[in-house]
Amino acid sequence: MNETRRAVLAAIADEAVSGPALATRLGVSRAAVWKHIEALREAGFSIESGGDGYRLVEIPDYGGPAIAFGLDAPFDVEYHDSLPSTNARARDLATEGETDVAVVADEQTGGRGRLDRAWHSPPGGIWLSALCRPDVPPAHAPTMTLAAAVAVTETAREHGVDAGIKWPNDVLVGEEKLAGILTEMEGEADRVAWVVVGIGINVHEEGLPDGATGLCAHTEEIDRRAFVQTLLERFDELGTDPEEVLAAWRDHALTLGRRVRVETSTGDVVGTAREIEFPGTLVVTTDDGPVRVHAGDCEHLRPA
Ligand code: BT5
Repeated sequence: MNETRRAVLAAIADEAVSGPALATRLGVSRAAVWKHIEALREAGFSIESGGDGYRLVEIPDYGGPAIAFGLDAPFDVEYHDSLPSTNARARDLATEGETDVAVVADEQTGGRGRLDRAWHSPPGGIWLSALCRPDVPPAHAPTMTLAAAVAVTETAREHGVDAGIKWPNDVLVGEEKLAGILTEMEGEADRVAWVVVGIGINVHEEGLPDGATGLCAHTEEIDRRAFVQTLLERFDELGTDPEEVLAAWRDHALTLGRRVRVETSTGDVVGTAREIEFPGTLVVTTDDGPVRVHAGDCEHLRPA
């Protein structure tokens, strides 16, 4: 959101402020103030204008300006009612040279998981992709996926949903999948050019495949606006410091200590998941000793 517009909202959020006073405070003309107020009303903000000036009465439930207002993380928000895929849109923005954008959609018509699998994204869910250009080597990228899983889990818990992480980046409630993460990047040998971290969080349960769950099944009401804000803020706070991210990931992991079967491109690994190592490698104790798994689909097994 435009900085002046954000400042207008902040000024009128707690008390009524007159047009001339706003103009002086923000160093813009009175006509400019009026234009910002009109634009905000068009974006769904309910602004009263009484004898004592303008006052913010209501914030829209969801959408770009609603998420941007009060967001304490350095992302511009680009919102769409419907998109094929927020990751595809964020990749396009990356090739146009953009950075620090969160693309958010109410619905995706061509959402994607890993290995080009389909990701169901009915209206009313949380489908978003964060585009950034961290100053890290490409080998650090998996850490950002772990950070996203941590951010989703902590935000869900803050909203009363008892979520945990299944390696590498599924967020579960019980054994059902609440959220998935798809990270895509482009990089040179020593430095990432851009990273798109795509996060899909189910809200309602209608239209989801078997084995999936939504936030609404576990808590009374979900304010998607507040959820997305907390999520982006936590993701930004975690950053790319591997030690901090891995420590938080361990705290929320459901996989460590469990018997697992991990399907990898070179075959299945069965054993007990023991540890996670930089940048996101799972160490599994098998009958033949420890095996390090870098990528794959993990299934939690019943204890032997
Ligand atoms: C993932 O893949 O879990 C990554 C999902 C990432 C989705 C986000 S939404 C915003 C952004 N834009 C995109 O286009 N994508 C990202 P994977 O681990 O491969 O899991 C995919 C599998 O999960 C599918 O094969 C289904 O079995 C299952 N699945 C599909 N839709 C689901 C849903 N909504 N909830 C839970 N499971 C689902």
